[in-house]
Amino acid sequence: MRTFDPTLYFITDSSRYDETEFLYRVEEALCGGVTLMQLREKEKSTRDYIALAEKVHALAMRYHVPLIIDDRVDVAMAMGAEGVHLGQSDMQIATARRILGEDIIIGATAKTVPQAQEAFEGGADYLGVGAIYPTTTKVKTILTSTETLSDICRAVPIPVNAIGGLNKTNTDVLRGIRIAGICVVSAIMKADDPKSEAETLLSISKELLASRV
Ligand code: TZP
Ligand code: MG
Repeated sequence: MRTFDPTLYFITDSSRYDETEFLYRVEEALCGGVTLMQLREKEKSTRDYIALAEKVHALAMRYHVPLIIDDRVDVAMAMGAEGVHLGQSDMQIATARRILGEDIIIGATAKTVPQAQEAFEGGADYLGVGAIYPTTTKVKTILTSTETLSDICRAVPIPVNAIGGLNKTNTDVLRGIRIAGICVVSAIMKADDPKSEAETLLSISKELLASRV
Protein backbone atom coordinates (compact mmCIF):
# COMPACT_ATOMS: atom_id res chain seq x y z
CA MET A 1 0.00 0.00 0.00
CA ARG A 2 1.45 3.33 -1.00
CA THR A 3 -1.05 5.62 0.66
CA PHE A 4 0.46 8.04 3.14
CA ASP A 5 -0.24 11.40 4.69
CA PRO A 6 2.79 13.74 4.52
CA THR A 7 1.24 16.55 6.62
CA LEU A 8 3.68 16.15 9.52
CA TYR A 9 6.68 14.03 8.59
CA PHE A 10 8.86 13.30 11.62
CA ILE A 11 12.44 12.20 10.94
CA THR A 12 14.23 10.64 13.87
CA ASP A 13 17.73 11.23 15.22
CA SER A 14 18.80 8.78 17.91
CA SER A 15 22.24 10.29 18.43
CA ARG A 16 21.53 12.17 21.67
CA TYR A 17 19.62 9.47 23.52
CA ASP A 18 19.93 5.98 24.87
CA GLU A 19 17.56 3.53 23.22
CA THR A 20 14.89 3.67 25.93
CA GLU A 21 14.71 7.46 25.82
CA PHE A 22 14.81 7.44 22.02
CA LEU A 23 11.92 4.98 21.72
CA TYR A 24 9.98 6.92 24.36
CA ARG A 25 10.37 10.12 22.33
CA VAL A 26 9.37 8.34 19.13
CA GLU A 27 6.23 7.04 20.78
CA GLU A 28 5.39 10.47 22.22
CA ALA A 29 5.72 11.93 18.72
CA LEU A 30 3.41 9.25 17.35
CA CYS A 31 0.97 9.95 20.15
CA GLY A 32 1.10 13.66 19.27
CA GLY A 33 -0.06 12.92 15.75
CA VAL A 34 2.89 12.74 13.36
CA THR A 35 1.48 11.39 10.11
CA LEU A 36 4.62 9.88 8.56
CA MET A 37 7.90 8.84 10.14
CA GLN A 38 11.44 8.20 8.94
CA LEU A 39 14.16 6.33 10.78
CA ARG A 40 17.40 8.11 9.91
CA GLU A 41 20.60 6.44 11.10
CA LYS A 42 23.98 7.35 9.69
CA GLU A 43 26.41 5.59 12.01
CA LYS A 44 24.84 2.21 12.80
CA SER A 45 25.96 -1.12 11.41
CA THR A 46 23.48 -2.80 9.09
CA ARG A 47 22.56 -5.24 11.82
CA ASP A 48 21.96 -2.53 14.41
CA TYR A 49 20.00 -0.41 11.90
CA ILE A 50 17.67 -3.35 11.22
CA ALA A 51 17.29 -4.13 14.93
CA LEU A 52 16.33 -0.54 15.78
CA ALA A 53 14.08 -0.30 12.73
CA GLU A 54 12.14 -3.35 13.90
CA LYS A 55 11.50 -1.70 17.28
CA VAL A 56 10.50 1.63 15.75
CA HIS A 57 8.31 -0.16 13.21
CA ALA A 58 6.42 -1.97 15.97
CA LEU A 59 5.59 1.41 17.53
CA ALA A 60 4.69 3.04 14.21
CA MET A 61 2.35 0.20 13.29
CA ARG A 62 0.53 0.64 16.59
CA TYR A 63 -0.29 4.20 15.51
CA HIS A 64 -0.89 3.26 11.85
CA VAL A 65 1.93 5.54 10.75
CA PRO A 66 4.02 4.35 7.77
CA LEU A 67 7.74 3.98 8.52
CA ILE A 68 10.29 5.10 5.95
CA ILE A 69 13.94 4.00 6.20
CA ASP A 70 16.59 6.56 5.29
CA ASP A 71 19.17 5.66 2.63
CA ARG A 72 19.00 1.89 2.80
CA VAL A 73 16.88 -0.25 0.47
CA ASP A 74 18.31 -3.41 2.04
CA VAL A 75 17.34 -2.37 5.57
CA ALA A 76 13.83 -1.42 4.46
CA MET A 77 13.39 -4.80 2.73
CA ALA A 78 14.88 -6.76 5.62
CA MET A 79 12.43 -5.47 8.23
CA GLY A 80 9.41 -4.78 6.02
CA ALA A 81 9.23 -0.99 6.21
CA GLU A 82 6.55 0.84 4.30
CA GLY A 83 9.14 2.87 2.43
CA VAL A 84 12.62 4.17 1.83
CA HIS A 85 14.02 7.68 1.42
CA LEU A 86 16.87 8.15 -1.04
CA GLY A 87 19.22 11.10 -1.39
CA GLN A 88 21.18 12.20 -4.42
CA SER A 89 24.09 9.88 -3.60
CA ASP A 90 21.96 6.88 -2.63
CA MET A 91 20.57 4.25 -5.01
CA GLN A 92 18.85 5.79 -8.01
CA ILE A 93 15.10 6.06 -7.67
CA ALA A 94 14.36 4.07 -10.83
CA THR A 95 16.65 1.24 -9.66
CA ALA A 96 15.04 1.21 -6.21
CA ARG A 97 11.59 1.12 -7.81
CA ARG A 98 12.63 -1.88 -9.93
CA ILE A 99 13.90 -3.70 -6.85
CA LEU A 100 11.13 -2.74 -4.44
CA GLY A 101 8.12 -3.02 -6.72
CA GLU A 102 5.01 -0.88 -6.74
CA ASP A 103 3.84 -1.28 -3.15
CA ILE A 104 6.71 0.45 -1.34
CA ILE A 105 6.81 4.21 -0.76
CA ILE A 106 9.93 5.77 -2.26
CA GLY A 107 10.88 9.30 -1.27
CA ALA A 108 13.65 11.38 -2.78
CA THR A 109 15.66 14.43 -1.82
CA ALA A 110 15.63 17.13 -4.48
CA LYS A 111 17.19 20.58 -4.41
CA THR A 112 16.52 21.66 -7.99
CA VAL A 113 13.70 21.34 -10.52
CA PRO A 114 15.71 18.92 -12.74
CA GLN A 115 16.45 16.69 -9.73
CA ALA A 116 12.75 16.76 -8.83
CA GLN A 117 11.71 15.84 -12.36
CA GLU A 118 14.21 13.01 -12.54
CA ALA A 119 13.03 11.60 -9.21
CA PHE A 120 9.40 11.82 -10.28
CA GLU A 121 10.14 10.14 -13.61
CA GLY A 122 12.11 7.43 -11.80
CA GLY A 123 9.04 6.60 -9.74
CA ALA A 124 9.37 8.62 -6.52
CA ASP A 125 6.19 9.00 -4.47
CA TYR A 126 7.19 12.19 -2.67
CA LEU A 127 10.04 14.68 -2.42
CA GLY A 128 11.81 16.29 0.51
CA VAL A 129 13.09 19.76 -0.41
CA GLY A 130 15.46 21.89 1.65
CA ALA A 131 17.16 22.96 3.74
CA ILE A 132 14.82 25.91 4.06
CA TYR A 133 16.80 27.15 7.09
CA PRO A 134 20.23 26.21 8.45
CA THR A 135 19.90 23.02 10.43
CA THR A 136 21.57 21.77 13.56
CA THR A 137 20.89 18.17 12.58
CA LYS A 138 24.02 16.52 11.23
CA VAL A 139 23.55 16.74 7.52
CA LYS A 140 25.55 17.75 4.47
CA THR A 141 23.14 20.15 2.92
CA ILE A 142 22.85 23.55 1.30
CA LEU A 143 20.00 25.99 1.64
CA THR A 144 17.12 25.86 -0.82
CA SER A 145 15.18 29.07 -1.41
CA THR A 146 11.43 29.18 -1.01
CA GLU A 147 11.32 30.23 -4.70
CA THR A 148 12.98 26.96 -5.71
CA LEU A 149 10.68 25.07 -3.34
CA SER A 150 7.69 26.70 -5.00
CA ASP A 151 9.05 25.94 -8.50
CA ILE A 152 9.54 22.29 -7.55
CA CYS A 153 5.99 22.06 -6.18
CA ARG A 154 4.69 23.31 -9.52
CA ALA A 155 7.02 21.12 -11.59
CA VAL A 156 5.98 17.70 -10.28
CA PRO A 157 2.59 16.14 -9.49
CA ILE A 158 3.76 14.27 -6.36
CA PRO A 159 3.70 15.55 -2.75
CA VAL A 160 6.58 17.87 -1.85
CA ASN A 161 7.59 18.42 1.77
CA ALA A 162 9.70 21.30 3.03
CA ILE A 163 12.58 20.42 5.36
CA GLY A 164 15.42 22.03 7.25
CA GLY A 165 15.43 24.04 10.45
CA LEU A 166 11.64 24.18 10.61
CA ASN A 167 9.94 24.66 13.95
CA LYS A 168 6.73 26.09 15.37
CA THR A 169 8.01 29.68 15.12
CA ASN A 170 9.30 29.91 11.55
CA THR A 171 7.02 28.22 9.03
CA ASP A 172 5.36 31.41 7.82
CA VAL A 173 7.77 31.58 4.86
CA LEU A 174 5.99 28.49 3.52
CA ARG A 175 2.60 30.17 3.45
CA GLY A 176 0.94 29.96 0.06
CA ILE A 177 3.49 27.47 -1.35
CA ARG A 178 1.98 24.27 -2.70
CA ILE A 179 3.75 21.93 -0.25
CA ALA A 180 2.15 18.70 0.99
CA GLY A 181 3.58 18.98 4.48
CA ILE A 182 6.61 19.73 6.61
CA CYS A 183 9.48 17.51 7.76
CA VAL A 184 11.09 18.07 11.13
CA VAL A 185 13.87 16.41 13.06
CA SER A 186 15.05 18.47 16.02
CA ALA A 187 11.84 20.44 16.59
CA ILE A 188 10.27 17.21 17.86
CA MET A 189 13.30 15.10 18.70
CA LYS A 190 14.86 17.67 21.03
CA ALA A 191 11.62 19.10 22.42
CA ASP A 192 11.01 19.13 26.17
CA ASP A 193 7.64 17.58 25.37
CA PRO A 194 7.74 15.79 21.99
CA LYS A 195 4.04 14.92 22.13
CA SER A 196 2.82 18.45 22.58
CA GLU A 197 5.37 19.71 20.02
CA ALA A 198 4.00 17.22 17.49
CA GLU A 199 0.45 18.33 18.27
CA THR A 200 1.39 21.97 17.74
CA LEU A 201 3.31 21.28 14.52
CA LEU A 202 0.44 19.19 13.16
CA SER A 203 -1.99 22.03 13.58
CA ILE A 204 0.52 24.51 12.11
CA SER A 205 1.05 22.27 9.09
CA LYS A 206 -2.69 21.77 8.56
CA GLU A 207 -3.14 25.50 8.68
CA LEU A 208 -0.30 26.02 6.17
CA LEU A 209 -1.81 23.48 3.80
CA ALA A 210 -5.10 25.33 3.98
CA SER A 211 -3.29 28.49 2.81
CA ARG A 212 -1.97 26.91 -0.40
CA VAL A 213 -2.81 28.65 -3.64
N1 TZP B 1 17.71 17.19 4.84
C1 TZP B 1 17.72 18.51 4.62
S1 TZP B 1 17.75 19.38 6.06
C2 TZP B 1 17.72 17.95 7.00
C3 TZP B 1 17.70 16.86 6.16
C4 TZP B 1 17.69 15.46 6.59
C5 TZP B 1 17.73 17.94 8.48
C6 TZP B 1 16.58 18.64 9.05
O1 TZP B 1 16.68 18.60 10.45
P1 TZP B 1 16.04 19.72 11.38
O2 TZP B 1 16.53 19.35 12.76
O3 TZP B 1 14.55 19.62 11.26
O4 TZP B 1 16.60 21.02 10.91
MG1 MG C 1 19.97 9.92 2.58
